[in-house]
This record gives sequence, C-alpha cells and structure tokens, in this order.
Amino acid sequence: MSFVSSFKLNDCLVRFVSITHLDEIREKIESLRQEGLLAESVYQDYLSSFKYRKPASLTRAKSIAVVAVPQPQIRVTFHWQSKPMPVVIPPTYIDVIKINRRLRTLLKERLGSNYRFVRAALPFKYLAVRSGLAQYGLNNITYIPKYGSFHRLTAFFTDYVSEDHWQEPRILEECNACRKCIKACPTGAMTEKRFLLKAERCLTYLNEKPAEEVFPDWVKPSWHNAIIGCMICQRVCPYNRDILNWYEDRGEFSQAETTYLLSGKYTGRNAARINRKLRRAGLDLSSFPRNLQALLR
Ligand code: B12
Repeated sequence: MSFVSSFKLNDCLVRFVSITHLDEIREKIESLRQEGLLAESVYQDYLSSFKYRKPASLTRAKSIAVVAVPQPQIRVTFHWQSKPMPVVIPPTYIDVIKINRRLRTLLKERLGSNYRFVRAALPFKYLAVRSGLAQYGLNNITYIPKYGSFHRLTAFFTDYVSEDHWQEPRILEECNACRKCIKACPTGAMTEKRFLLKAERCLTYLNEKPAEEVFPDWVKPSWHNAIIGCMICQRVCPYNRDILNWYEDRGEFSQAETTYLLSGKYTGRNAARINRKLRRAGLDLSSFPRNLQALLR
C-alpha cells in the first residue's frame, strides 16, 4: 500500500514523522535544560507542559502530522490623542482554535474520515525542522518557502501510518552570510556565541507575561514595536522581503475604548465586551494596560 506522506492542504504544508522519535525529542529538550542553556523560568512557563507520549485518547497513534499554516501580521488601530495609531500583532497569535479545528477536518477529508487527529503538546519548531517541513533561521524561528517565517506551526498525533521523514535539522542557506537579525535584536537575545535564543531576554518573553509584571529597567521604551510579541528579527530578515506588507486589519478601538484600555481597571460587562473585541485580533486583557502604555508612550 502506498501512503501520502507530504502534501499541501490549501496553503498549509503537512509532513509526518513516526512517534518512535518522542523519546529523542524529550531528551533533546531536557539535555539543553541540564546544560543550563534554557532559563528555568522559560522552561517552567512554556516547556514543562510538553507531553512526550501518545495521548490516552489515541493509544494506537503511529505518526505525528506536523503542519505549517501561513498567517499574516494583524493590524489594529487605536484612536489616541485624536490620531489613529495602527499597531501590529505578529503572525501566529490569531484564530488558534479555529485553525486547529479546520485542519482536523481537512486532514480527514484528505486521508480518510476513519483516521483520528489529536493535538500534540510538543516543540513544534523542532518537529517541523526534523520532518524537513521547515528550516531554522538564525533568529531561531522556522522558515518555509514563499511565506518565510509568517506561519503558525501545529502538530497532531494520528493513527495514520506514513513514511517517516525524520532528518537532521537544517538551517537556511541564506543565513550563512547574513547576521541582520543578530545585529538588529536590541535585547541581546540572539548572539554569535550560540544558536539557541536567550529566551529570557526576548522582548516577546517579557511582553507575553501578565501585565502585573513590569518590564525590567534594561528594556528601553523605544524597543517596543508590537502590542504583543516583537517583529524586529523577522522584519529585517531578507527571506521575508516579499511578505513584509502582508497585513490583515482586525478592528479599531475608539478614543473612549483606548482610554478604557489604558486605565487598567476592567470589570463587568464592559470588560467582557472589550475582551471579545480584542480576541478577534488575537489579544486579551491580560497584557493590558502595560503593553499599550509602552507602545503609545
Ligand atoms: C517557548 C516558546 C517561545 C519562547 C522561547 C522561544 C524559543 N526559542 O524557544 C518565547 C516567549 C521567547 C517565544 C518567542 C517567540 N515565538 Co514562540 N514559542 C515557544 C513554544 C511554546 C516552544 C518553543 C520551543 O520548543 N522552545 C524550545 C527550544 C529548545 O526549541 P528550539 O528553539 O527549536 O531549539 C532548537 C534549536 O535551537 C536547535 N539547535 C540548537 N543548536 C543548533 C545548531 C544548528 C546548526 C541547528 C540547525 C539547530 C540548532 O536545537 C534546539 C532544540 O531542539 C512554541 C510553541 C510550541 N509548542 O512549539 C512557540 C513558537 C515557537 N513561537 C512562535 C513564534 C511565532 C514566536 C515569535 C516570533 C513571536 C513574536 N513574533 O513575537 C517569537 C520569536 C522569538 C525568537 N526569535 O525565537 C511560533 C514559531 C513559528 C515559526 N515560524 O517558527 C511557535 C511554533 C508557535 C506556533 N504555534 O506557531 N516563543
């Protein structure tokens, strides 16, 4: 029997690896931790929830389907001091649940409705690169043809049996002679000395924390460039040149709404209403007012 093992679903790319690599993935992450290359706070906040085993709901899982979903930057406009202030939300923050649901439907349509697909909690970049679906950029994120780094990654355990695409991790050839991202990163999260990001210095790590946590003193106000996350290393990347102007507008906030968001006092129906509006743009109240204050200042 021949199996489909690498294909496109609309603009999404799909690749499979065997679940026999789960131990190797865990060992890789754990060894980085033991070598002291992963800050304990980053490990606890993001990596400790990975599950390197078959899900209880799909014990007959055989493969992991890794998927790259192209996504634009999102733009929302805050009206402030009688001026429209457009702000950016990087790719990957929007429509997470909707995308996963849609992908499951598309995968079943493509491979057969008898197969099951259960979302995996695993390190997606590593999976994407090990499957050959994507390549690492020097800025530590992954790149695919045409859409560069503008894609969301996800993965599903499945009982579908595919060819195993496991391979050595690769870095974009274009990165060999380019240091633009390292030079542009203002926080020193990227250095020549190591490939792995110093995540604890990444602006995204700091502005994804709940708003009660103030930015450290070493963060210069002029560095803030997105309402959440950061676009600096992706914006300077020559590989992204052709998609840099790919934006989707997801709403406007009036002067009154902006004033409310800057107030930091959110209760009752007003809070619920504005949170719904924020969610359409991949945001929520948890990073307000800090991130908006930092941008509008
Ligand atoms: C933790 C995390 C963060 C942390 C830490 C980032 C990090 N580098 O780990 C913080 C909060 C800082 C962060 C920031 C961002 N993140 Co993030 N994050 C994650 C998360 C939850 C896990 C990432 C992870 O596995 N880290 C562990 C490290 C060890 O893995 P790794 O980076 O792949 O490291 C490997 C390489 O360094 C490699 N390696 C080491 N040496 C060498 C040498 C060579 C030559 C080679 C080839 C490889 C190599 O080995 C390491 C181990 O495998 C994933 C979601 C998920 N479930 O996977 C999203 C995810 C990685 N993030 C994502 C995004 C978009 C971002 C931001 C761009 C958001 C933004 N715009 O602000 C920034 C980018 C920061 C940056 N330049 O890396 C996307 C990436 C999509 C893409 N195109 O790559 C993901 C996949 C979310 C998603 N569902 O799409 N993130």
